[in-house]
Amino acid sequence: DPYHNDPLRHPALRPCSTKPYNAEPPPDLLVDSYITPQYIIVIFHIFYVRNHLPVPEVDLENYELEISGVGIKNRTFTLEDLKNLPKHSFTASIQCAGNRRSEMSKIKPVKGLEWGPAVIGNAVWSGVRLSDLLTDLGVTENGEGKHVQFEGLDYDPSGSYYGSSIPLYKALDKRGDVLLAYEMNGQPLSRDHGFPLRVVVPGVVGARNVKWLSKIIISEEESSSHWQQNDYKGFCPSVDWDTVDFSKAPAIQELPVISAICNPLPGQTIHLNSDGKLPVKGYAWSGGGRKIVRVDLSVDGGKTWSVAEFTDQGEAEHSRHWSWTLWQADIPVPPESDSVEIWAKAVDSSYNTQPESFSNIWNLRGVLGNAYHRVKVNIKK
Ligand code: MTE
Ligand code: MO
Repeated sequence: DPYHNDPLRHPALRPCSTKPYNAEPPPDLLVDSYITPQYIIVIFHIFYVRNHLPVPEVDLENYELEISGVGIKNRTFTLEDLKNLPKHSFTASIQCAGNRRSEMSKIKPVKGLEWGPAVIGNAVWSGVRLSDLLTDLGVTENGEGKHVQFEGLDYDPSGSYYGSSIPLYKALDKRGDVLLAYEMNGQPLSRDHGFPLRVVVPGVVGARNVKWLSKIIISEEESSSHWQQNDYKGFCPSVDWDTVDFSKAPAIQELPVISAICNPLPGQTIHLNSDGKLPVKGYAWSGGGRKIVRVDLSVDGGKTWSVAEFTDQGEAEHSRHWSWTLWQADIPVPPESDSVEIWAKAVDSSYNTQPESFSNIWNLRGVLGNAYHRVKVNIKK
């Protein structure tokens, strides 16, 4: 490609043609300044964003977190109050239950956003431990309450707030690391990721990591919100929208083991290494703090497998592997192949592994899509 050395372009420029590159700016941006800048610096967000509702505008002056529920006195905290409590930081991945949904919907359509394999991210979260806060308020596992409900400040047209809940034992578990986070990678949370406060429930589906957190409620029952009761649940592949009974399935909490090939991308044409091997990179992760112990790769439909090398796994204690594992491999490719399908499957510390195909795990909402990842690429001769 004679254009492969062209510079990176501003994502806001609107290309008229890409090779050669010809582009104009959006007209509204153009007249924002009298002197047309050579470039503008933008913050390019790359952690995935999953919002069910409009992003609330939060004014710190009026912001309060309210904690209430069975067996405790109501308490409110400003962000300053929370920042004055002991600060803890740890690294954890958050993944949406709909990650990789577009592969499942190829089997049969599902209801949901057509997500690719990048609806996961790994960040350093800082804030206050929920277990410390609840213990100070006198909440115990043997007392009243079985669940901890979270409510955000974002609401739907009927006025219902986004909400969800987790079991009380997870919230109180010192090794559970549930955090009320006000920082992400050392910076205040951005509006999209929940400014000024979100809950991070490591090892647990994204949907419980409530953003724009305004209420914590200790209760005997799970959250009554739509997202706890009538969404984010798994079903048998034969259940359809006429037969589904959401009250019959448990809400998703810990997610199953997953992996994905992120480089190369599907359909790419790849040069093999000098020793005739195909370089592949990706991530693997498992819920519940389970560690990734192996990632297997095949380019011959599972007849032979190569084991990936872990390039980054972070450091964590037993049962607290909240972060993903990044891996890479150089896979031997049968000579004469002009295309191959790369397969990836991860194994976690419980020796759980990924299902082979989407057909047997298909579900109407397209969640829990953790079948082998399969990426077809062309080999450059
Ligand atoms: N919290 C609120 N208040 N509103 C939401 O729509 N989406 C949830 C969760 N917390 C959501 C929320 C879902 S489904 C996911 S996957 C994660 O936030 C996404 O977090 P992120 O946008 O910071 O990546
Ligand atoms: Mo999600």
